[in-house]
Amino acid sequence: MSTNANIAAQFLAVAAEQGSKPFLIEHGETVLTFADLESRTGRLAARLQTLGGKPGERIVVQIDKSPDNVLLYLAALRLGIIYVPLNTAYTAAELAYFIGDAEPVVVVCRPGDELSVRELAGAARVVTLGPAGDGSLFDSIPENPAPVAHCGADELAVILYTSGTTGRSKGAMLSHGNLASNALTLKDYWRWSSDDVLIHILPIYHVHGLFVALHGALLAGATMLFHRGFDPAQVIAEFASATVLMGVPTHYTRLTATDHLTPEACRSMRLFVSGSAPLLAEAHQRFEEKTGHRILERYGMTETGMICSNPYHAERVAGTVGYALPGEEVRICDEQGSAVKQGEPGVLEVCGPNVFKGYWRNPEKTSEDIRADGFFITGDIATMAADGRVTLVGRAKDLIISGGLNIYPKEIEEAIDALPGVDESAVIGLPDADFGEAVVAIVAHQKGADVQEEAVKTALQDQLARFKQPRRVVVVESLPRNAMGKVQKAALRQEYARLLD
Ligand code: MCA
Ligand code: AMP
Repeated sequence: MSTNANIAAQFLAVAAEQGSKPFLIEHGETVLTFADLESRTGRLAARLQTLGGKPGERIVVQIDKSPDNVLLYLAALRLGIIYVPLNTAYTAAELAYFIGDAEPVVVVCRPGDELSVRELAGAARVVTLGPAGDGSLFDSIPENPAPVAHCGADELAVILYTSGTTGRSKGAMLSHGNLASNALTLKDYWRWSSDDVLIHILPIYHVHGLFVALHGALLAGATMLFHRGFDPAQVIAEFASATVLMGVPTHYTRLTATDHLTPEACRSMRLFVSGSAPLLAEAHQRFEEKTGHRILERYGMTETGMICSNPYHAERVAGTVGYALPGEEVRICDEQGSAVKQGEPGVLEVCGPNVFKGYWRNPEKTSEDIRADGFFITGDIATMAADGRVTLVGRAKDLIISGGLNIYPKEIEEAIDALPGVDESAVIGLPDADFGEAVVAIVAHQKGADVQEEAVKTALQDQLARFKQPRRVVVVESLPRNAMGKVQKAALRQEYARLLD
């Protein structure tokens, strides 16, 4: 039989070498050792089997971050069931869409959401898991562990939903091979070792926290100091016993804003990684002034994992995302996919073992976004220097990134346009000191209709996750359009640039 490409097998092999060393520490207490991973994920995988879980089926998970959530993820990988994690901020209306699309056999939700989730879940079994390990998932855990399923490299491990320009989220299908290749590349590139101690502050339903951070620690056999939320003072207090931190730019600007961030506080740290959103050169410099450390900025996407990274040993240049990672090929193209002249801006395309298997049950969108030669069209506009260093200069896609969370305006515009009295709307991102960008809606009312800011905000509350809801709604008579009839969002961004000051 060929070797097992199940990424859980790789994690468990590393765990076996680490024995009783702490794997997950919370508030200074060891919650899980590496040795616990084999037994705990084995029995939890067996529990998922009793719920009807099997390879190739889906498990949808919308729960708070906890050590048990980490175990549940690893148990799903072990069983070969496809793990579908969801942002806890999604409303019931959003969840209904994901469940309808993913057609899971099991849904795991927070205990308080059980009744509403049961109404949406159809034939799926619904079990609960709370932040203290409470809930029905642990009601009857079998004694005998389930074996690690044998998976090929192309078999799916995870589906991650990523919002789309069409307004509906698409499920990006990631295989065991996709996840393993990216994790192994980053382990070498960032010099992970079993001596590392990672401060884990990110949510574990997106690529950054679930793959880049968690997989890194698991493959290296490194200990994690686990945080369920982000408190800058608590994180800085842990620097003395840690070596690595990963965060989005909002984390770094909030850390820099405290008085406790000093070179002395960071003396045992070796690596600060930033990504998911642009890190302003000024934020980069302020962090270096306060700590003596240069943040390592990298760039990635849900569909591809990490694509580019600043180097570990050579120069980390603020405002750039570094070089294509080993094993990946990056090119800068025009809309037809032909390479632009060196140094000119164009759309960044990437090819490699990290590129996903396509969008779940959406072959049309898959073939639009992955070219026949295997290159994935990211929709990010970049330039590449003669030595291969990449700088992101814009986005071809209409995307807002707020605090590292991606928000596609179309979805919000569709919700607003359906409200009484609304003619049309344009949702834009305006600069925000904390989140980088904040969501603002410009709404044109129908002739004679009375549309009020507060009424629009209230109407969106049950429909959209909190982070997508507009900070401000500006009601206007009409939206500016260009000669082609397209709404001029750039003009709106300029006109309302000071709205949030
Ligand atoms: C919280 N709020 C937000 C956001 N987060 N609003 C807009 N954008 C956000 N990102 C809202 C809350 O609902 C609350 O609303 C108010 O802001 C204040 O919340 P606060 O307590 O300050 O927020 P927080 O809990 O401290 O969260 C901020 C955060 C968090 C820690 C920056 O957003 C976060 O963890 N972001 C990281 C997301 C991430 O993992 N991204 C990676 C995606 P109210 O008070 O009105 O109720 S993966 C990716 O992008 C690619 C692949 C890559 O390259 O990594
Ligand atoms: P997601 O939709 O969550 O997969 O987010 C991927 C997008 O985040 C990319 O297409 C970029 O637009 C953005 N992104 C990720 N890392 C960076 C970075 N270091 N700088 C700027 N944008 C980034």
